[in-house]
Amino acid sequence: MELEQTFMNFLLHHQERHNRTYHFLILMDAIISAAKHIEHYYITGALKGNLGLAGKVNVQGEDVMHMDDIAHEIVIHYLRTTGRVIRAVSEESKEIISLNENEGRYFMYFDPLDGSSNVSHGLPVGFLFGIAKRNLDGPEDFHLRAGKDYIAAGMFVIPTGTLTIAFREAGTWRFHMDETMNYVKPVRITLPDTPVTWELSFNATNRYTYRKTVQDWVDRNERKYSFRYLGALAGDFHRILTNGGMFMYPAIVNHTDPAKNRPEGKLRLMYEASVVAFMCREAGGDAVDEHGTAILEIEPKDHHQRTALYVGSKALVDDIAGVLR
Ligand code: AFP
Repeated sequence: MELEQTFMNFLLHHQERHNRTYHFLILMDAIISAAKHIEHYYITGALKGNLGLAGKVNVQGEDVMHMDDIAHEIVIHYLRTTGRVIRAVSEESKEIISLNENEGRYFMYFDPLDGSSNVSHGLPVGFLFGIAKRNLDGPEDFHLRAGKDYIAAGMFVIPTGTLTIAFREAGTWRFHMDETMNYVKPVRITLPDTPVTWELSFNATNRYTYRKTVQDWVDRNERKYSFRYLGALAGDFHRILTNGGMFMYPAIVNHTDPAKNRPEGKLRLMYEASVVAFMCREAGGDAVDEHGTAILEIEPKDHHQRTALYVGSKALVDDIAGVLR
């Protein structure tokens, strides 16, 4: 019988190696409990009629809460129990959620169920999270942090039983859920250098809405790589991290219905773009916005701020940054 190292054991050694406290373990334990809870709810959701739209009644005759809201409630519950989180920013809450302003140590940014168009099919969705730490040595700079200030960022691809997490200057690691529902077997992820396996991932329907230079870049490059698109950032980015290539969600500026343009992009900076950019950097890749600015350098002005995103293998991101700047 082969037994594997658990995530918590891996993290314990990581903290000890870097002379760090155990507070972060307590936070990660809560995040993992939340993810398992969401995963369980999602897997059994179709059977119980809980993946439908909010406002409907499930097979038990109970009112159905939107799966996004359930996932949000689950995460907030577990974060609160740690006593370690100062404030949380969630995709599902307009307001910032204050948890433990005085004694908390971390800021948490998360999207508890990213990829909602997959929900009614039970197909993969993501739970994405980024974590920053209270400034213990100087003036507090609060929750509006650039991705470069995160201490960790990660994602669960639900319901596939995978956790991918990056630690600042300590790499990107993938874990799989075992039969006891523990995340085990750390494998370090580095983007492959050779383009043989590289993929491009973007919503092809939108291609003629991109600015001309981006459309031309797509025309020049699309035949060189395989194309894959799931419609859930966590799943699409999961493939890019392993196979290399680039995920992109450019600004929409040429829509036939101008009301549907999104010049600032669609994805959220703090709990989507910065999270994958952080993991990508630790795996040897890069990420930029519509101006070719590094995603991790963007100082957010609003916790729900949007951005365009180009993330993946450094050579491809550098190449497109050249036409964006
Ligand atoms: P929702 O959770 O609001 O559906 O958005 C998911 C997402 O932010 C991200 O996970 C996907 O990569 C992207 O949107 C998909 O967007 P399109 O449906 O426009 O392709």
